Amino acid sequence: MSKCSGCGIEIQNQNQDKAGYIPFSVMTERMAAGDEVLCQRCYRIKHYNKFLPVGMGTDFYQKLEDILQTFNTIVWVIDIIDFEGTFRTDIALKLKNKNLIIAVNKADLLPNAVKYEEIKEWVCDRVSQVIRVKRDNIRIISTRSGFGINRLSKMISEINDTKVAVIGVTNVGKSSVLNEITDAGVTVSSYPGTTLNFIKTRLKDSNIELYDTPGIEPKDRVCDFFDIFTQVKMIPAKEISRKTFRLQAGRVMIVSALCYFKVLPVSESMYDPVFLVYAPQNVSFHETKEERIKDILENRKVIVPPYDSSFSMEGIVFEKHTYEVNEGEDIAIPGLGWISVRRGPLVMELSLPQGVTPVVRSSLIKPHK
Ligand SMILES: Nc1nc2c(ncn2[C@@H]2O[C@H](COP(=O)(O)OP(=O)(O)OP(=O)(O)O)[C@@H](O)[C@H]2O)c(=O)[nH]1
Ligand SMILES: [Mg+2]
Repeated sequence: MSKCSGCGIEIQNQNQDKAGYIPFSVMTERMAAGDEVLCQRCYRIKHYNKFLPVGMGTDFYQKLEDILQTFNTIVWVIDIIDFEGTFRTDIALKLKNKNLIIAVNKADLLPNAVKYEEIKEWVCDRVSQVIRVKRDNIRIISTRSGFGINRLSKMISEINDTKVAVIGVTNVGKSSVLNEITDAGVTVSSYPGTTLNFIKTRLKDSNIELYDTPGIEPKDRVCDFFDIFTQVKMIPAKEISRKTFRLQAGRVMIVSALCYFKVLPVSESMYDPVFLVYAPQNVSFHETKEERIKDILENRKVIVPPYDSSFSMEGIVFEKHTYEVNEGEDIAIPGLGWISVRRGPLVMELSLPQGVTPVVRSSLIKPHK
């Protein structure tokens, strides 16, 4: 049997609830016409932007070891908007001895005034805290705007290897990168887990084989706790939103139904701390009194996500994290956004689902001088 040219899964005609299904008659018709054979799921994503969830039952993370045995050269795609959730130390350490290019995608979602050179500096600094990668092998890109794509393609073409795997967490844009630098036309969608298997493609004007791979699915980001349709809504389509706040004593900020925080008083400080909250547009911020938290989270009239009203908070255990954050630092919440402190220091008490670990880092977006 052949493979679906969109997601890489083996085509089958027996079970329409399983991955790779296409009715036999449609398949033979398409083959006779010389058209590409897409499974029903890819066909619906491509033509109607409709998603049919299919259970694969395997986490691609398990397969990462196999890839690493087969490939010496890796393009690791990261999402700049969720750097902490997609640049993962466990993956980085596995890539230590590889020919590695890190493509930091979705730069178009950063505010307009941001200078990409500064972002590159910041990324290089963060990467160097975990692994050694040549500065030139760290690329800031956007498949949406085309920024950095030609340079990335040239860089891959100059590699002294014949095959390269493109890896990364789900939804970072691996398949989108492939579609820019090959003629493959693989399936791209905002649903996590679009690519289901390896897909062999070829770098344009070159003999280098490039392999698309299924995304690694972390389970420890805020978005991973929501239903799949909410996750889709959380993929930012436009520049991420930011809002400045000054949070007074006794007030709490709720960011989606799965994160809230308050600022604890810092003894010597006479001022109200100022901070910015950055998150995708479909994530709401809501300031309230501490005693109202439970009611607001459960009734959810004023906050999204989740977007599915039947989403249940049952079984979600909140854990508190207390950090001191200085001026010029962010506290990043994997799979949600980040809070950037503009007048501090401040002590922040964050409540998040158990398993999600916030990260204090130097600010990704520096204030204008
Ligand atoms: N704004 C923006 N969105 C992007 C960019 N690249 C990809 N996307 C979007 O991100 C989503 C995921 O893209 P894919 O290319 O399917 O991601 P993937 O990493 O192959 O995902 P899986 O196959 O599920 O692992 C889609 O909605 C894309 O349109 C980019 O540079 N900017
Ligand atoms: Mg993909």
